[in-house]
Amino acid sequence: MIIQEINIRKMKMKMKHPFTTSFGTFHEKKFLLLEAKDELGNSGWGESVAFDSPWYNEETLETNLHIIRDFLIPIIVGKKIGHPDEVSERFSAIRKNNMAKSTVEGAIWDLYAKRNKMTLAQALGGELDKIEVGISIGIHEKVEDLVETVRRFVEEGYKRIKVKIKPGYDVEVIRELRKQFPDVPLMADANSAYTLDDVELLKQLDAFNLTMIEQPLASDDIIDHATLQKQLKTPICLDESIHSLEDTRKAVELGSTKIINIKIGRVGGLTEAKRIHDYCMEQGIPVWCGGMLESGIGRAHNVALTTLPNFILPGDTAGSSRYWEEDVISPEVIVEDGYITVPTAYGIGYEPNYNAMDKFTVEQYQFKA
Ligand code: OSB
Ligand code: MG
Repeated sequence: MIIQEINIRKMKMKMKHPFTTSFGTFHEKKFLLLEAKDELGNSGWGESVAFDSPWYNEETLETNLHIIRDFLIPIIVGKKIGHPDEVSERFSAIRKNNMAKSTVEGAIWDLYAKRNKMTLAQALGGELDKIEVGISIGIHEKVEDLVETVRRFVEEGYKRIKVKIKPGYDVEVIRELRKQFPDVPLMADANSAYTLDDVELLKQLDAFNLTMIEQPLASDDIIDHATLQKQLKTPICLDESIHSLEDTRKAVELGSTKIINIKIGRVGGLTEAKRIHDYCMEQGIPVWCGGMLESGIGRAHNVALTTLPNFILPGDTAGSSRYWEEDVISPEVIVEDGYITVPTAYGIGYEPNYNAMDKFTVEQYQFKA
C-alpha cells in the first residue's frame, strides 16, 4: 500500500469526572487523532496518547505533532509499505518519541487490516472474542467516597479494581478497601511516587493480598525495583519504566518485575507491543493492557491488542462512558458484566463519529504525497 494522505486533528475533550494520580489531576484531555489514507481510498486511524504536559513521560501532544509532521510523515508519505511491521523499522532511525511513532503506526495497522478485510485483532494474531475489563480509579479526597466509587464499579461487574496511591494515601486506604471488599481482585498504582527509603511502608502492603503494585519507584528505574521486589511478596508490575522489548528483557532478567503493563503508545506502537507480549509469554510473565484515558480510537486499539493470548490479567480499558459524555467512535466501547465484546467489523472495528469529532476538534492539518 502507498500512504497518500495524512490528516491530523488536535482534539480537546472534557472528562466526565476529574481523574487524579500521584502526579496531577486531569480535567480534560487534549490529544491528537491521525488518519492515514492509502491509494485505494481506505482510511486508518491512530491516536496520540501523550498528555498536554510532560508529567507521565517526556512527550506532549505538541512534541508529538512536531515529530510526526517534521520527521515521521516524510518517512512514510508517498512510500510503499508491505506490512505495518516495516513502519517501526523505518522509524527506528529516530530515537524515542514513542507516542508520536505509535500514533502513525497505529493508523497504518488499522489501514492494513481494513485493506486486507480483517479485524485489527486478527491482523495482530488475537484470538479472543471478548475481553475481561478492569478499572483504574483516581485519588479521592475522602476515603468514604473512594469506597463508594469502588462499590459502584464492583457492582457494575469490573473484573479487577486498581486504585492510585501516593505517600500519605496508601496503607490505610488499602486496608479500608480490603476490609470492605475482601474478595475483589485489587491492585495499587503509585506512578513512581516512592523511593527505596519507603521499603518498610511498602512492605506493609503485603498484608492485603494485592494482585500487584504498579510502578512504585522512579519512572526511569529498573535497578531499585529489583531491590524492592526481593523484599516484597506482592508482585511488582512496571508501567513507566518499560519503553521497549529490550527494557522488558532487562527488567525481567534483573527480577525488577513479575508482570508487565503494556501501553501501545509508551512502547512505540503495536509491533513492539506484540513483541513484548510474545517475549513475556515465553518467559511466563503475564501482561495486561494499560490505559491513557484514551478516546474511542485509542481505546479500540487497546481492545484489539488485548485479544492476544498472554493478556491474562484484566486491563484498564474501561467503557467510553466512564470517561466521556460522548465518544468519537460509533458504536462506543461498551462494558457488559465486566467484558468488552471484540468488534467484528474490519480494522479497529468502530467507525469514526464525525459529528462528535468535529465538535471536539481544535485544529486540523493535512499532508499529501
Ligand atoms: O499509570 O496507568 C497509569 C491515567 C493517566 C496516566 C497514567 C495512568 C493512568 C491510569 C488510567 O491509570 C488508565 C485509564 O483508565 O485509561
Ligand atoms: Mg500506571
